[in-house]
Amino acid sequence: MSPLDLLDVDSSLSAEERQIRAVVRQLVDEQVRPHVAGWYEEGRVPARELAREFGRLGLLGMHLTGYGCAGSSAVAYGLACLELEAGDSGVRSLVSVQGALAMYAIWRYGSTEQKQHWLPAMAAGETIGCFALTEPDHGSDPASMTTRARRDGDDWVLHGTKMWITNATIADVAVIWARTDEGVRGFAVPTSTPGVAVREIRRKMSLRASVTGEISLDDVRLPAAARLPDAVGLKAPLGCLTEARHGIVWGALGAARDCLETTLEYAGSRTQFGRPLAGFQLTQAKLADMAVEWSKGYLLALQLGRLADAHRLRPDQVSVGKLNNVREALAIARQCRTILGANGVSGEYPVLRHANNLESVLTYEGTSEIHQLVIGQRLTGLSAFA
Ligand code: TGC
Ligand code: FAD
Repeated sequence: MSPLDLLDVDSSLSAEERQIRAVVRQLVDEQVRPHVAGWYEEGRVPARELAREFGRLGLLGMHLTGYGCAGSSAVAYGLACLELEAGDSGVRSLVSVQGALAMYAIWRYGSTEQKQHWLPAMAAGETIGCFALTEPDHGSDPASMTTRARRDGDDWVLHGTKMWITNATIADVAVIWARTDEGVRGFAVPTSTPGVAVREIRRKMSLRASVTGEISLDDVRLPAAARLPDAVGLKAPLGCLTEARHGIVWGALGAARDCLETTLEYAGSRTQFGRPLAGFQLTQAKLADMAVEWSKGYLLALQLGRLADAHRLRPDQVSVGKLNNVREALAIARQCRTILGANGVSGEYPVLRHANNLESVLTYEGTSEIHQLVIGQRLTGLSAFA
């Protein structure tokens, strides 16, 4: 049992869930951990190679059924996210965007032909997807999006710009959300289509082991078959966000766990004033508070996962998890950084890398303020957005 699991939450996991966790942990230990500090420093990640490896293990769209997807439980998917993010948030993002956003959109709203065409190759990691909702001027408020899709005969013509899109420059297919005369609709757009241009966003100080880009759509002409037929209205992309946010509830715990494990080891071996840092009461207070928050977050994630497996998970419940677990993970990463002293700012240790990554995780998939307002709406019955 991990010393961090103060409440023995692990004992609530099934043998299969533990097995999946062990497999992903081993993969991260072997294929991510030895390299990720270098990827982060260089601002690059071998996303295609990783995607194939993740596909081989069935991690892409793993909670979906059919079309080459593993059909595992929501809890197993969450545990996989936790282990991946213990490596790096960017690596978890690769899997989230592929499985919970791009694949989920096609799986949930696509035609049988679209599913057959895209999903098996995406599950195998041979085809990479991205999910383009955010625009330069519309992030928290996607209802105001200005990307347009207009009909021209049987075709659709898309025009606009999407910004901050994970996997944009390596994607083979982009799930693009656009406004039509009938409301928001979704399109599966091959990125080789004329009029699609991608640009990488460089000089990020966070999520550096993740590809982020801008997608310009200059009168991109698509056949009618490119539209996701069952995606009707803004609730379609928001439904995908619920899937991805659930993974983040778990993933953030992984980044926090890696920080805590690193810090426990460091504090046990680093001596000042003739005794290990771990022996100081102030250090123990920090460690205790962080482990308590981590354990509460783990319980919260498991409860949400069990609700998801019972098909009873509401979006506002996911907001509780996203708000709490990312906020607490970031607080834990920053506090761990203090215990490592100067070494805490070094890339030799993962702590500041995780903290910097969690700044992005705090913002994407709904900022903390947006999740507070979702919960506020649930409590009061009043929308602060309208
Ligand atoms: P609102 O009127 O509240 O809702 C419109 C319709 O959608 C339904 N709905 C949801 N359905 C499923 N899941 C959710 N999370 C939902 N939230 C709302 C709602 O019931 C309604 O349905 P209906 O039948 O009445 O039409 O819409 P609003 O315009 O007031 O906005 C609500 C708000 C602010 C919560 C929403 O716009 C929002 O969540 N904004 C944040 C945007 C965001 O999170 N963007 C993320 C982009 S993707 C990304 O960041 C990927 S990062 C990489 C990674 O994941 O690793
Ligand atoms: P804004 O919406 O401009 O918000 C700025 C600040 O104002 C925030 O603090 C916010 O909480 C606050 N604010 C906004 N509205 C309110 C309000 N009503 N009340 C109180 N406060 C408010 N998007 C995609 O579509 N696909 C992706 O793959 C993707 N990947 C990303 C990867 C990275 C590394 C990052 C950083 C972002 C990514 N995003 C992606 C975009 C992300 O979803 C947005 O950044 C996020 O939704 C917030 O939008 P914004 O940055 O425009 O901030």
